[in-house]
Amino acid sequence: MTDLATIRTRLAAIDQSHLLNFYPTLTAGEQQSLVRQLASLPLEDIPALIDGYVRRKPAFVLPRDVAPAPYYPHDAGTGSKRWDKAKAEAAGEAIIRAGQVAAFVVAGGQGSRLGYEGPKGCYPAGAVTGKPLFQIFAENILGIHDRYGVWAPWYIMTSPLNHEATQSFFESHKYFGLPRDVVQFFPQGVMPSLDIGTGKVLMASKSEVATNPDGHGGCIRALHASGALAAMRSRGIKHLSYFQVDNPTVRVIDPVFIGLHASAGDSSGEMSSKMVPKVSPEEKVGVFCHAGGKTQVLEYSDLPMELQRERQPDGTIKFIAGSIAIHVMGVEFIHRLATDEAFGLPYHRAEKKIPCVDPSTGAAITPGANNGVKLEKFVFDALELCKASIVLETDRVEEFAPIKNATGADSPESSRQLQTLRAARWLESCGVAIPKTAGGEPDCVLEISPRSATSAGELKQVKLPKAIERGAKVAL
Ligand code: UD2
Repeated sequence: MTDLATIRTRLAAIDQSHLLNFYPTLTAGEQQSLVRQLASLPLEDIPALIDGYVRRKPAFVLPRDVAPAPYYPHDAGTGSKRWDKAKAEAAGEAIIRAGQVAAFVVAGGQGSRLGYEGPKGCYPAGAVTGKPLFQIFAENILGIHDRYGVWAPWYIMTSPLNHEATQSFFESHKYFGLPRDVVQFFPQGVMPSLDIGTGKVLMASKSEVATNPDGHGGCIRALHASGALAAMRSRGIKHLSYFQVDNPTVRVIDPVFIGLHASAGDSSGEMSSKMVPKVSPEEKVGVFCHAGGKTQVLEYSDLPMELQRERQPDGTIKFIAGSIAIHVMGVEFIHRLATDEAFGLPYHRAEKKIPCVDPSTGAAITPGANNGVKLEKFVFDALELCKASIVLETDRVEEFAPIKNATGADSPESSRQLQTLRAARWLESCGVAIPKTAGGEPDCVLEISPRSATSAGELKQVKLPKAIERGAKVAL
């Protein structure tokens, strides 16, 4: 029931009646939209969330048997988990050819750190061309079609805050050459943002509750609620290739990873992950650990620093496996979780500055310090729900050049350098001469479209120059 009287009663029961303070002063349209918004929120859950996440900060308990997660090494012939890369690749290619893989990008985040207005996927990321992130991913899918003769559907999770802007970006760019029905958008859910002191739900304006996307972990429910999961199951999609919107060098669909996920003896085929070795103990990424017989990601802020600084006898970091948020997820695994009444990933608390209005006067507040708590779910918490889950090491230069910050690490500049470094490596392996600085860095800017190649091996099929000129900007 979405009538005003019902909402009023429900709000009174959870001590959040202030959300209707301005109702009598609103236009009829605003009144309707406020009641509709309130009815769509999980109101009855709010008191327990305030108790668990605002009044108290949830305590992190380190599992007693925490150990580094085992992983398949990048160089398949080394380490304790040797594996056959060619076999995994062949298995993955067969799965792709059979039309059983869909690409899945989580693009519902707010991207506030980069300071970019608009959906992050629209950000110009190509080192030479300035192509938007979404176009780079689209070219991956076009490349898969060129190589395997199938259209892998591409699911894009937006949030209510950027859904329309994302769709119109694709419309205005003619879906970057993809058939329209290859691309499927669906919005994730939102959570009300809570006052850091009182737990009262914040108001974005007199007629709107302040909300935030419910985290990338919200994708499990959203895939189900939107009908995307049912559509995948009915068309025979078995594996979702999951990635984040901020990484232009991701292999959107990687046959080796998909093959290993689907065929390794110790994989349940439910959810697998890629990792890169951490560059330093202090690097701020989640870490793959093993505890209670399960693979899990522990946040860098939770894993005690003395453990993160521990070294192996050979000097390497013990808890080395940094998460780059690339996974393959089994469609049946997502279905099992999403249709289980008792299922719910845990929330994580983030303290933020949230612009809002004073609930008694309606005056706008632009906070100078954190005034709100956002509650988010993280997709990697689903790893613990797998019967077994594997981790594959990859090379940072090969597939991790994220754009998160305006400057410094993980910035547009560092991403351009990494894109160039990778392209230089691939070109050199094909015999192309690359100009170098005195420090040995490529003295040029390079970009290789994933439609041309997604690996050094694929680049061998492309017509290449003999050499790159010093200072040149070259896109292939
Ligand atoms: C994430 C991981 C970090 C590391 C890093 C690698 C978490 C908490 N941390 O850090 O351990 O793996 O990535 O790049 O995940 N998103 C949504 N909806 C939301 C929130 C986020 O779709 O409600 C998307 C967002 O659009 C982006 C991705 O999730 O594609 C990552 O979001 P983030 O920027 O919050 O995560 P980050 O970079 O802090």
